Amino acid sequence: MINIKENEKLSIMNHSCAHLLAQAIKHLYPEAKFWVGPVIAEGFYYDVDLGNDVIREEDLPKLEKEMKKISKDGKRIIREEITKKEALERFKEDPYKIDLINRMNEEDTVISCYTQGDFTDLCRGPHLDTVKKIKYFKLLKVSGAYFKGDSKNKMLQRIYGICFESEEDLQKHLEELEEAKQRDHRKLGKDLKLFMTHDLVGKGMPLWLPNGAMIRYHLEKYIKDKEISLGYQHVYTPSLGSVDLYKTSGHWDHYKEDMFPKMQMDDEEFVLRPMNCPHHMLVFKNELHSYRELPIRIGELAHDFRYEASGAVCGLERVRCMCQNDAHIFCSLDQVGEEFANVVKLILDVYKDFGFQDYSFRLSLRGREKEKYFDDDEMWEKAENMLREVLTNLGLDFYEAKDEAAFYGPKLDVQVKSAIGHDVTLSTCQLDFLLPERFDLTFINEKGQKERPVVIHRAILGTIDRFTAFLLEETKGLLPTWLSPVQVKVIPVSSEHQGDYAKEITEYLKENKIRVELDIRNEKLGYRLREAQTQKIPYTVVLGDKEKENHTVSYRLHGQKDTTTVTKIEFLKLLENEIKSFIN
Ligand code: TSB
Ligand code: ZN
Repeated sequence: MINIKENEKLSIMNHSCAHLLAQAIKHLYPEAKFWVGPVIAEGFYYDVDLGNDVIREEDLPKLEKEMKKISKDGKRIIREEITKKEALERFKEDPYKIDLINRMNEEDTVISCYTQGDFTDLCRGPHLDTVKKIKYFKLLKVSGAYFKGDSKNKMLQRIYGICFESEEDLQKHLEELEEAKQRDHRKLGKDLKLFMTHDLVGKGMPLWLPNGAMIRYHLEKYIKDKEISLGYQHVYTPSLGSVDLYKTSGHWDHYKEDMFPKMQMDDEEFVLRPMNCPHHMLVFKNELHSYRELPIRIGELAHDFRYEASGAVCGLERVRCMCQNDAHIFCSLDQVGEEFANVVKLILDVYKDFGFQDYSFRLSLRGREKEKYFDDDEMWEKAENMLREVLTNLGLDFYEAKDEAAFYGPKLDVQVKSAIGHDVTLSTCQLDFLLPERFDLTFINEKGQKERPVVIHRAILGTIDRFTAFLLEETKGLLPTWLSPVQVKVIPVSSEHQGDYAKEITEYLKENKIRVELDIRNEKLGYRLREAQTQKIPYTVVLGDKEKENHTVSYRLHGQKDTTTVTKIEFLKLLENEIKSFIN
């Protein structure tokens, strides 16, 4: 989807459109006071204080009509430069603008204003030269926004819109927005009854409903089986740890802002863990290790808790309570290259299984704010260079980004885009020389001496939460059969005539571990078929007199009208083969 802010021409046009919106608001709501109206990636918005009035979604067409009228009228947009003193005088009725003007330091600062007909706004510009050119726009939504983003301040109304150069561009964009809305995993999650949220539980803490839990069970099994076959050893460790554990690891110094506050119990202090590394370091340290055992790969589907900003949490994509598909690989320095290659191969294998094609590799490096990172320049230089070399040797196409590393080391992140345009990390593979040091980890090398292992942190699905969000958006909710909560819907044409036969087929499939649902409600066939379709069930079996007589089943695939008639044994084989082809 287009990023308006990155397109200079559209940026100016959208900015001018924000002024046009403010002017229209002023016409219809003369008491309105304005705060700011910037251009954003999605178009523009204006924050406005309407006193006792409210603008609702249904008022937007009225505002659009007024904007069209002003545009037709075709006034020129005139830039003017005034002094701070003049500005304070001119906007004295407008407390929010006064606030803005007062923020400009120098008394003799030149302040620019833009006037179009009866409306003047304080603005740096640039703008179009006439309102006539602002023709193809749409107001998209209204929401609340605190003055200066501070919840202690008054709540203003924020009205969003977007503007293009032609009607075709606008229509194309609106279609894309509608498609993104349909693909948004939060909508799919609700429609398909996969997960819910509740204020009483808290923000960023989704509850997985039976359908979602079924997907999760199979995803977890899929990745765990795969990892075990690759030599990973899975463990279970507690979701809490002592504050001392996180002081030892360095999280307490460098990751505290992202953690829930500590809990006191008797004379001990605990935290909900934000990561599992410290626990896994102790698992490694529990035994003496020889070089012959390395690499040791400790895996866990582990629950973590992070204090994500309330404005940033988003469905299953960004949560405060998550389940990582985590592992820590302990290896010698000369095994790093091969182990990294193995992890990248596993990531690519998994993406192939799910048909993901749109992703990019990001080498995430340390940023300038050194206090966010463990302070050892030499260690960072070594780790970053080593990782860059490993990725170059792998022939991987990657880009570099500063200030995206973990506090303990650089990362290879796999970036994907969500339906509504968020750029998020799915898989990650990280190089760490720090935690082995902090936990004083060693193994006995070939010379019989103690040597420090290197740790590779990696998450293939990332978290089950974020992976499910992405998978839902990629598949538009139509999951592959092996993952579908319900794989087959059985529908008799008439429950009176073929009801018993439909029950028999349902039982047969169920006994053979197929997730099947029977619909013998007294509803029209078309209605029941449509419902199976909106539930995104991969197979629908329709049973009429012919099927009952010949002991056959007629099935159709989701989204297709043609049916195929086979025996129930053939149908089962077909399902089993399809499922097997994914899981093995
Ligand atoms: C891989 N210690 C490492 C681990 O060993 C670690 O925690 N890395 S992480 O911080 O990058 O998190 C791993 C993955 O969790 C990320 O790649 C991302 O896919 C996922 N993730 C991170 N934060 C969230 C969140 N708030 N909601 C959902 N998933 C998240
Ligand atoms: Zn880790």
